[in-house]
Amino acid sequence: MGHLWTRLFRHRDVRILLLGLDCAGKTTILYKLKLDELVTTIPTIGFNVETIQYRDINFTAWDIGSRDKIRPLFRHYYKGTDAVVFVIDSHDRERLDELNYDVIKPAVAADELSNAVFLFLANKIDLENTMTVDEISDKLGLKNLRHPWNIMPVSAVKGDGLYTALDWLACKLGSAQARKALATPMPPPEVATPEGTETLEHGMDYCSRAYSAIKCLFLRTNHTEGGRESP
Ligand SMILES: Nc1nc2c(ncn2[C@@H]2O[C@H](COP(=O)(O)OP(=O)(O)OP(=O)(O)O)[C@@H](O)[C@H]2O)c(=O)[nH]1
Ligand SMILES: [Mg+2]
Repeated sequence: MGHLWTRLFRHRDVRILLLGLDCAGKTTILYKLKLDELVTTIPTIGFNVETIQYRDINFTAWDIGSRDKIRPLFRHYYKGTDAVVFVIDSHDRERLDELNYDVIKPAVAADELSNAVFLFLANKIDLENTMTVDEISDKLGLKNLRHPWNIMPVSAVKGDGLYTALDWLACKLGSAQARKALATPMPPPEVATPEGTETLEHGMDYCSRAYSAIKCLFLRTNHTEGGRESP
């Protein structure tokens, strides 16, 4: 009985790293998920670490400060990491190359991260004139990655997309509950009206969840075939 209880209710411990350029929104995301609050941040010196229990997973999330001088220190946090969450300011076209060279390429090349899942969060989609996930994906050459990966749009300040992203991550890290949640159909979206955007947002969430569910199931199959994945 004890063994069955443990199997049913045990939470899996995973370690995730939040990486990105300075000002991308890592700390804002961390505390939005931890406290469900929008916190006022200052540039992170060193790191913040928090545990976030979600579905049947205990995430230990490390949010690493990213000013250019301290980026070479990222590698000291790689060991034992199950997933890297790259937070991207999708409003900042000018710094995508910097992100690629200083943050993504070293992570891709690191032996310690060879089995890690990579999730790219296109943050700040509440702002106007942001890059689409396809644009970011093309510019960063994500389709060439050998890691299991995904890119998803989010807004840390509004909270949009964060739990869908967490579900995808949990699903990829073996959460049966997240897999089930992603596969559960939501009510069909209503057609957006000029008066209200809520129905449109609901429709987007529906599409996003349905897409994630399909992708999650697909990727789980694909992962066993060598981990080469594309959205
Ligand atoms: N509009 C908008 N602003 C955001 C969003 N997420 C974060 N910000 C703002 O971006 C700024 C930087 O956010 P932080 O969370 O401190 O960024 P960081 O990635 O932790 O930066 P470092 O600690 O310097 O590495 C803050 O002013 C946030 O309020 C978002 O989704 N939308
Ligand atoms: Mg920070």
